[in-house]
Amino acid sequence: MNKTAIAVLIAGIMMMSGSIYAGETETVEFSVEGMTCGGCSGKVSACIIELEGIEDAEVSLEDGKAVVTFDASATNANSIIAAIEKVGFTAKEVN
Ligand SMILES: [Cu+2]
Repeated sequence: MNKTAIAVLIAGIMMMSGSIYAGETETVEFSVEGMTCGGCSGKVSACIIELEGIEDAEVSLEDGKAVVTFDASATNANSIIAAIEKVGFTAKEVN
């Protein structure tokens, strides 16, 4: 392989990894009120995961919290709050 071919290959790899990580990933913590059992936290977790661009959602019943990692170009904290409220709980962004 000559130098140009190697350069093209490297550029290609960089572009590919760029498309995976280009979306700005954001992790936001929410306080969730009203969860009283595993069914509640399961519901909260399920409604978050249904949204587009969610990469990870950790819902803690004990702490009354949800930590969500998402692609900021696909969704946002307000959409997540709206989804949680739609299934009957109150959510607030924690800073
Ligand atoms: Cu419950």
